[in-house]
Amino acid sequence: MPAPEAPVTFGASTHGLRGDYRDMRPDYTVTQRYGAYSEADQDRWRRLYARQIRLVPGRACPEFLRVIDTLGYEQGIPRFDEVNERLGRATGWQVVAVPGLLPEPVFFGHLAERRFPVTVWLREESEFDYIVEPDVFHDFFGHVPLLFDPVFADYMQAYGRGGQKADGLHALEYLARLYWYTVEFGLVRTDAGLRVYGAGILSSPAEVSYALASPEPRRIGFDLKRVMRTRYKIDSFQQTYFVIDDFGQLFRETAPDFTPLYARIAGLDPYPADTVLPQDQLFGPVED
Ligand code: HBI
Ligand code: FE
Repeated sequence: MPAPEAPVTFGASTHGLRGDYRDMRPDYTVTQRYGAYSEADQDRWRRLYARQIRLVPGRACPEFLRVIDTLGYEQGIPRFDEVNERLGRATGWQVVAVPGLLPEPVFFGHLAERRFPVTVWLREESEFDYIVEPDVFHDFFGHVPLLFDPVFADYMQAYGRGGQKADGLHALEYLARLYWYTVEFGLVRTDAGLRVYGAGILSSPAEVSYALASPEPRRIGFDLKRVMRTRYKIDSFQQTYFVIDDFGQLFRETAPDFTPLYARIAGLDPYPADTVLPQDQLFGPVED
């Protein structure tokens, strides 16, 4: 197969992508070759998991905590087949193995069909604390648990369908910001206080407490149009987090056709990532 075009992703870094895109199928999926993971990989996975699972109680949202320790992640890198058996029964979602970041239209196509693309490879030892691209740990630890929640699962599919549509409307940038500030870096209010549901935070050893407890970042009540206009940083902690009331709000607010919204935003300047507007609903840091 000829080398595919380099995936175009908004906000992605300029360094080359890590994955091996040679042996994939036309839909960018590959087969997980479980025997190809080394014992060092398995050991690194177990250490990543052990570190992160200690950090999430009292910080991750209940929907995440309900499933994270039922998935057998402590044993080693998960097998796609085994996760799929349980995930399929819960919400009809499946994970598919991919070489890494996908071009947006391909990524959206999978989500629209209730398939979540999970990167097959694991980060190197030198990236133990921080990695720019998604790897198998980020995807399985951060994203997969929430796909067990029926409301969040439906939001992800609706997002994929919206993405397919936005492509033709030149609005991918707006949808990328929505994804970033919800699926990757979202916070949610609960009766017990603010909690994390964004996968980028949940899989990060340092940001999981920073996002909730640091006095530095802004925490702003979710406002769809505001989110779509807000730039983001990909190589540092976030300067702003958006806070939803619950997953139902996410699904409801993103259910309507975005076409008129895109038209209204199109002429407007984006906000820098650290903007605070007079109408923003601000949340203070929580005690760590
Ligand atoms: N591909 N594998 C993978 N994982 C992602 O999270 C991902 C992607 N391609 C595009 C993308 N995310 C973002 O640009 C979002 O805007 C969807
Ligand atoms: Fe991610």
